Amino acid sequence: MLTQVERTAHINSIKSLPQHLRSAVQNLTDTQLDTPYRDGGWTVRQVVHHLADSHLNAHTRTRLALTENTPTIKPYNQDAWALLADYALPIEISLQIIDGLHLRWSVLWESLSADAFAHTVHHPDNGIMSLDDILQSYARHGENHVKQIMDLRERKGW
Ligand code: NI
Repeated sequence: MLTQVERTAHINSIKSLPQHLRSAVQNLTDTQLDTPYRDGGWTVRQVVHHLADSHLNAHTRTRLALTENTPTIKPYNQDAWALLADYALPIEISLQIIDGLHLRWSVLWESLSADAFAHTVHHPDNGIMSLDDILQSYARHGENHVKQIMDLRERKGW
């Protein structure tokens, strides 16, 4: 279980992800966007589209946790998703999804009473996860991917 202070920090992280992500990818060329952030890893473009897809799923899981009794959620193959055709689209499309999605998700998180964070989902691979677990793991997820992009830019001198 998280403290209220920890919850607030994670909610603020989710609220600021769109801005942090936009600044991490600012002024990158198409060639730079199509560069893997590490050897054998996703490209920056794939990471941005992945963040939209991952957090759309996580937003749905948040809503399911709040409205059903420990629903079983649906995992998906994120590496296979990253190879589908729409991951080649301009990143602005997913940046706009993330703008709207994170605004809605933040409003939802901020509306929750302390008790509500104990709602759970059943993840077929990870077992029971509370909303506290989901909040913490997706706040960190966004931060980690932004850091991957910023580290790449630093290494490359971009
Ligand atoms: Ni990820």
